[in-house]
Amino acid sequence: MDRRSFLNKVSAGSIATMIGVDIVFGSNMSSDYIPVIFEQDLYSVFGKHKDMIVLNDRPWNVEAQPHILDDRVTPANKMFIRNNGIIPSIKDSSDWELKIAGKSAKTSRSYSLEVLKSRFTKYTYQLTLECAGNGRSEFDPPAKGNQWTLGAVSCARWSGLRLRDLMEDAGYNADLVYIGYTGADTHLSGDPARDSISRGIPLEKAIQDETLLAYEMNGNDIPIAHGFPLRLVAGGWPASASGKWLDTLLLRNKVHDGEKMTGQSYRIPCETVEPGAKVADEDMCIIESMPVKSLITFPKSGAVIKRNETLPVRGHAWAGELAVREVQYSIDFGATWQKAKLESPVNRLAWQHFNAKIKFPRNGYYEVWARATDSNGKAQPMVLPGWNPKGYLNNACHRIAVKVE
Ligand SMILES: Nc1nc2c(c(=O)[nH]1)N[C@H]1C(S)=C(S)[C@@H](COP(=O)(O)O)O[C@H]1N2
Ligand SMILES: [Mo]
Repeated sequence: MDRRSFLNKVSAGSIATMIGVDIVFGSNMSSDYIPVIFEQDLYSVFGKHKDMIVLNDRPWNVEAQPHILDDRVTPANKMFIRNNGIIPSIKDSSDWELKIAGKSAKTSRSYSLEVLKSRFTKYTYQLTLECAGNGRSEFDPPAKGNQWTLGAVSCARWSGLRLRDLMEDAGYNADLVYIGYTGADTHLSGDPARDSISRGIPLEKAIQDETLLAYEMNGNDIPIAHGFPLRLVAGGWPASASGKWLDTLLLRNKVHDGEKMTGQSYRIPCETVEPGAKVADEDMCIIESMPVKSLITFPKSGAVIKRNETLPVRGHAWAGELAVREVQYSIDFGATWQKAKLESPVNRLAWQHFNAKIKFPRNGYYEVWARATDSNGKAQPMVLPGWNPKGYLNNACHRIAVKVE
C-alpha cells in the first residue's frame, strides 16, 4: 500500500488501535504524518504474522495461509481478521457494560465487565471459528465479497462465562427464540445509528455448554481486532454469529432481524440451484452448523523431498456441531485412499488433529489430498459443492503439491 492510499483509508485516530499501544506524543504528529512502523512492515499492523494476507483494509480483512495454521491452538498472530465495519478504539475496559434488551428480556439491565468476570463461573473451551465465506475465491460464476482462499478459520482457547448462565441470571420470558448481538464497531458509512453487523443464534445454540461470553483468548485479554473486551463465541457455526466488541444482547421473541441476518446475507438457497441462478430472499435459509472440512498444515504446498524419505503430513479437521469420524488421504488423485491417524477433539466444537507418514513410490510430482468424514458419515466433496449466490460453505478437499527427487 502506498502512502497516499494509506492516508485516504486510515484516520489518524485509528492508528493507535492498529499498532496496539498508545502513541505517547501522538498529539505532536501532523494529521498527514504516517508513523514509520507502517512503512517498515505493514504486517506489524495488529501484530500479525508476516505470512498473513491482507484482502482488504477498509474494513480490515486478513487471512492466514494453511502452513501457518499448523499450531494445535491458533495463536493471536495467526488468526484471520474479518470485519464488516471500523474497529472501535477501546483502551480501557473498566467501564465496559453489557446491556440486556429485547422483548423477551424480563428486565432491561446492564452488567459491568467486572461483574461478568467475578460473579459467574469461568469456563474455557477451544472453539473452531470459520468464516462462512472461507473458500469463496473458487466460486464460478464468482461471488462478490472477500475472496478468501483457505485461511479464514481459527481454533483458539476462549474463556468466559456461559451465555446460558447470564440468561438465567437476567431472566427471560417463555417466548424467547433467538439471541441477537450488537458490537461497538461502527458502520463503514460512519453513521452511528447503523450497525455494521448484528447477527445471532437460536435459543438451542445459545444454551449449549460451549457458547461463551468470552473475555479472554489463549489466556490473555482478547486482542482488539478479535473483539476486546467481550465477545460472543458460538463455535462450529459461521463465525459471523460470534459478535465482537459485544455491547448488547437482544433477547428476541422472533428470529433476529439485525444487519446481515436477513435477505441474502449468511444464507444459502434452501434447495440446490444452478450455478449463477438468482434466488429470491424467501428461498434462502440461514446457515447454522458449518460443514465438515480439513486443512493440511504441514508441509507447505510445494514441498520437495528426497527419494526414500518419509513425509510427515499433518493438519486439522472439523465438522461444525458434529465430530470428525475419519480423515483419509490420497497421493494418486483420489484413485485410492488411506486412513490418517485422527485424534479426538480436546472438547466438543474444537478441531481435531490428523497426521500420516507418507512414502512415495518413485521420483516425480505428487499431490496429497485430504478428505474428512463427519460423525453422520458425510464426507467432504472433491470439488466445489453446491454453488450459492454469496459464495458460502466451500468445503472442498484441500490439496498440496509435493515433489520427490
Ligand atoms: N461486532 C462485530 N462482530 C463480528 C464481525 C464484525 O464485523 N463486527 N464480523 C463477524 C464475522 S463475519 C466473522 S467471520 C468473525 C471473524 O472473527 P475474527 O476477526 O476474530 O477472526 O467475527 C464476526 N463478528
Ligand atoms: Mo464471516
